[in-house]
Amino acid sequence: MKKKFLAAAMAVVMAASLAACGSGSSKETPAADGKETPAADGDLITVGYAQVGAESDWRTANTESFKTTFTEENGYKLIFDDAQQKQENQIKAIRSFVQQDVDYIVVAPVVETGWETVLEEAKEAGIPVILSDRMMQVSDDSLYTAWVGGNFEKEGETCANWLADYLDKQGRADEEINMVTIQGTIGASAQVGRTQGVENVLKDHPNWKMLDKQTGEFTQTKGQEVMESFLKSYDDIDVVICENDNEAFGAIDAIKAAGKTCGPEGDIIVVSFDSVKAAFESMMAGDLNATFECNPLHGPRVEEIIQKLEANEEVDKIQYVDEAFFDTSMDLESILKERLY
Ligand code: GYE
Repeated sequence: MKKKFLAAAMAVVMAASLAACGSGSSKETPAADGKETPAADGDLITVGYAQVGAESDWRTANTESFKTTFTEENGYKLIFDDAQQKQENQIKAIRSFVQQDVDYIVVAPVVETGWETVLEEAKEAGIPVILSDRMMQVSDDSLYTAWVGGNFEKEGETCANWLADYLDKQGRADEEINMVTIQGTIGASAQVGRTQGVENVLKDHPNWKMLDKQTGEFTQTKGQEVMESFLKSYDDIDVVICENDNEAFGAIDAIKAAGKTCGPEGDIIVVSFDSVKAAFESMMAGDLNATFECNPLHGPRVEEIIQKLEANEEVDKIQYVDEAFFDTSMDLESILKERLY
């Protein structure tokens, strides 16, 4: 289906560029008689979305949010690309969006660095680039129009402050606490920010010891593998910080398989980020202690940015989304009923 569509889109683009023949990258190609030729897809706004992959429940919810927002009924043609967590695939997708002369390019960048060249190509083609979810580090911030996503460093700080509070309530404020972290994809801003946020608070707790940090690539399988190896290397882990919920689900399986217990009644405190529905189920089952929210429903937020740009209105360059956290002291059943992801 997708291939067919791409082939058709390429044919349209090729026909359009033949007709344009040297007229630059103007999207509305005047016909020989001087009248505007209608766009091949009517009045639809074409949006290319370079998605990271399908590594987690969060990502699935994010994809769904874009697919249900950028529909033909809403006036869009969405060209969706799943990069399978590889930057090279995302770069290829962005280039193909440029070739197809889409109206907007949206990128959830897998890592923060290495984007300058391809963004310059989009800029030269006059196509606005909107970043969503993770950030990019670029020397020239005119290479993208706006960014919307979570405040990952703040999420990390909230998590570590929660831990301090939790340990305090258990009378363990001065105890030596051994921690490990299962990190996200190294270099992804969700990893960079969350790791940093935890470290900011760690400095104030000399009795907290971070024994090890390793990437679990934001997946359940890798999270489980990393936890298995941590459990083999260290016999006194008090806390495991998982940089997303799916890694925590894997870590919990590893803890149980090793004959240990976790959660509020267990030996090991497990915390994670995202707050997807399955994390609520895990807390209700007594496995996970707390989850720090990261909202994936960026489709409507990006649409709002596009609508403003269409109306020639100013958009805020950096837009953070408000986020909460949830733990087992709350009425999780009622909260879960209202959860959208
Ligand atoms: O936490 C994780 C996903 O970038 C915020 O990516 C996102 C992260 C999210 O794979 O589950």
